[in-house]
Amino acid sequence: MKRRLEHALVKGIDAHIVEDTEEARLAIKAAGRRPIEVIEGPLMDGMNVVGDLFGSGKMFLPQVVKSARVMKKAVAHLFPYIEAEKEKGAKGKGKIIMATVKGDVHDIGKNIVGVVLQCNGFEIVDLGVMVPWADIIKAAKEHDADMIGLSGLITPSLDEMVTVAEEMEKAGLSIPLLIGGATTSKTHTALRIETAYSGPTVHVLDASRAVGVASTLVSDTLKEKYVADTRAEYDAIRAARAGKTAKQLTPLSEARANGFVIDPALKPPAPLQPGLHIYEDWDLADLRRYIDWTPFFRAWELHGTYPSILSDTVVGQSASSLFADAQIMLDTIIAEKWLTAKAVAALWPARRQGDSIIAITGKGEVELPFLRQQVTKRQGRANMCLADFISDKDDWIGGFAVTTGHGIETKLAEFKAAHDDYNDILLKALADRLAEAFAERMHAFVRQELWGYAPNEQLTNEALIKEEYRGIRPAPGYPACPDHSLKPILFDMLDATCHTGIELTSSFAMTPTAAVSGFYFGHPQAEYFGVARIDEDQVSDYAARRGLELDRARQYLRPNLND
Ligand code: B12
Repeated sequence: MKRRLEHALVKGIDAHIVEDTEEARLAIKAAGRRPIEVIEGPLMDGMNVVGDLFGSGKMFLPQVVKSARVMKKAVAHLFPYIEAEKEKGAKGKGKIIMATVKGDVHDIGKNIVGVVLQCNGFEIVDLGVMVPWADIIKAAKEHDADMIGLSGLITPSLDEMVTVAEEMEKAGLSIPLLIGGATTSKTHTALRIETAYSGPTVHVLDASRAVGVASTLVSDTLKEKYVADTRAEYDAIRAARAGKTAKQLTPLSEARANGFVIDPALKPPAPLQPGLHIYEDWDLADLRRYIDWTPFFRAWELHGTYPSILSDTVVGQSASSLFADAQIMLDTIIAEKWLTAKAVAALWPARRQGDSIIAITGKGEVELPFLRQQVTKRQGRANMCLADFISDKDDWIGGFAVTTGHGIETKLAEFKAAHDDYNDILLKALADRLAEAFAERMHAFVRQELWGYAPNEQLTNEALIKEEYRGIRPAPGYPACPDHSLKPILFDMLDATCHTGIELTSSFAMTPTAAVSGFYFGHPQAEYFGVARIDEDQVSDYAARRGLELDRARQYLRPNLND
């Protein structure tokens, strides 16, 4: 029986897990022992094999998540028996409160980390997304947690994490705080989060490192040294930064004088179909062709480029099996209409006004303020600003918001009820891919039909992914326009919430999560760039253009401030 359970766990097969677990429970009961011992014995032994294979690079994340699904189903079956005997829960390695912070809705990374930690014997209390600090602290106290793990994917979450740390300090907590998610970094953790909290604070890069860090932090023998080493490392980061602080930047007036000059002769023509266009139910089968698969594999920690990743000597087998599962789920998503794709796109007359663009919408003139690079440039290189790509008069700009997330909650609830993290993460990852594909598809549709400046464009998906088309679609939060707080302005111009059902959170994240919004620039010389660091002169100029208090502008622009 032990072998069967281990086999099911290692291979991730859940078909007979309930029957096998029941058999193991009866055998243990017949021997006069307690049901919890099925978990502590054969199930944990099996998961340890999984953990060792993952740790040594012989097993990859998709399989681990499948193994966790088997484990969860087995534990769910045993739970009532354990409860009935009023025993204490399995003595896990430790209890971790996990949460995506207030204002942020991304949770694939958090869920993956949670699953991997569970596989390694940790008990996870997952508070979900958009969790206010008060709930996190309350849960930590109620559950007598051993640590708190915070996740965030957009820059406003960085500030929210500082708030959580400050509140943990005020609440007198001293348990370790783990920080993770795409926009977080060791530097930010050292500079701003660790300084707000006196308990151990550790930035964790990815799921595979999370187990090592968490295990060390609950170890009687290893914890002290690890915490001291991490503090020393973060002290060193702060010391190195303190020496450098602000970089020498180009004054805004000079940067403006060195702006990018477009060729007016190449200005795009007036759109064939200006104004607002609403799409309530775009064909999902059409979007499938536009999927960029490489980031899908990256979300599962399988590194490589699609399609060669499928035959990679190391991860090829795992990638192929995951890809096959994804195709089956995509077939079903399309056939059974699990998701609805909604979009709004618009093309407005526009003109440039300094570093802003004035768009003439149905609601009147709207100022879109953009930021200019102030890093010192080599001779012949411009200090770019998105406004540079629009002419002083008689030009056009576009805006869009797309989502493929409507309907997802119903299916996710089903997967959750079935303790099926694998399909939960798979569906979220596919919805995200479809959202990105929809942004790509809509942009092509705009170029070919709505704006119509590239009617004969014929590009393969590979060429689209390499952006071999004319025009760009920068999104608030991306490096060329890093301020997420432009989204409410864009949403108002598009009436996006009304037309697509996408809502904005307090940190300007979009719900449903599988959503993308941004601007269209049609000039052939328009290109992507990163604004990077900006100086106080630009912060006050931007605040004035936006009609914002200086402190509020600083908060929005924090990741780009030169300090
Ligand atoms: C895929 C993707 C999306 C998907 C959704 C992703 C998702 N559901 O998580 C879609 C297409 C929907 C999307 C949309 C947007 N995105 Co996006 N997106 C990405 C991308 C390319 C990959 C993110 C990802 O899925 N990674 C895989 C997962 C598994 O990794 P992860 O979340 O980081 O988690 C791992 C670790 O960080 C760690 N971890 C995570 N949490 C925790 C917690 C703890 C406690 C621990 C220990 C560890 C840990 O372990 C995890 C597993 O290894 C990143 C770029 C990048 N390089 O990361 C941009 C990125 C996150 N997106 C970005 C932006 C701006 C957006 C948009 C705002 C753009 C727009 N205006 O439309 C929207 C916002 C959507 C919304 N709903 O609000 C920016 C954010 C930067 C910023 N300045 O804020 C990024 C960084 C791109 C960039 N370089 O500019 N995006």
